[in-house]
Amino acid sequence: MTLRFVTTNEGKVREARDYLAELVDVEQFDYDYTEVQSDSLADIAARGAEEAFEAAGGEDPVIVDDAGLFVGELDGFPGPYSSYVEDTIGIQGVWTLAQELDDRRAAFRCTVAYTDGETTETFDGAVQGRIVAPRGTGGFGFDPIFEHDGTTFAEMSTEKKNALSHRGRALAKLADWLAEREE
Ligand code: ITT
Ligand code: NA
Repeated sequence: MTLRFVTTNEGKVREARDYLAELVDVEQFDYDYTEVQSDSLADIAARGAEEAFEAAGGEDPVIVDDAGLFVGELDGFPGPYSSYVEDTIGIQGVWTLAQELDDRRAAFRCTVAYTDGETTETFDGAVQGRIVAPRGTGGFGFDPIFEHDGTTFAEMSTEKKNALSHRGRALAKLADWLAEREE
C-alpha cells in the first residue's frame, strides 16, 4: 500500500517513512491544504485530509499531520501559530521569550488524519519537555529548543525521536489501526 503524506515539510515525511517502513510506502504529496479555522487540531487535520485526498487524485489513501509547540506558561503559545512564529521570530525568538519564564515546560502535540475517501480517522500524540537554548543539528523546526529527559530532539536520531515524540505516538496509533484493518 502507498500512503501519500500531504505536507510541505520534508522532516515530517522522513520521520513517517522511518516509522512506517515495514507497513506502507510513504510518498510525499507536496500540497498546502486549507487549514480551516477551528480550535480542534483533529478537525483541521481531518478536513485537510479530505480536501487533499481529492487534490491527490482520489486513489491512494492520504495522511496530513497538524502539529505545534505549546508553552504552558504562555497559555499554549505558539500552539496553532507555530508555523507563523517559526517563520517570523524563529526558534531563537521563542527561546528569548522562554528565557523570561520561571516555568519553561512545554509540549509538542500532533494530530495525524488519515482518509481513503470512505473512512476518515484521526490519531493524536503529545510529548512533554521544556524549552532550552538551542542544541543539536538533527530533526527540524523547534527541535533544537525542545528538551526531553536532558536531550533535545535535535540531538536525537530519527529513530530515537520517533520512539518518544508526539508524531511517533500518533503514527503508532495509525500503524496499529492500519494493521488491524488488514486482518
Ligand atoms: P505542513 O503543514 O505542510 O505539514 P508545517 O511545517 O507548516 O508543514 P505544521 O503546521 O504542522 O507543519 O507545523 C507547525 C510548526 O511546528 C512548524 O513550524 C513546524 O516546523 C513545527 N513542528 C512540527 N512538528 C515538529 C517537530 O516534530 N519538531 C519540531 N518542530 C515541529
Ligand atoms: Na502547516
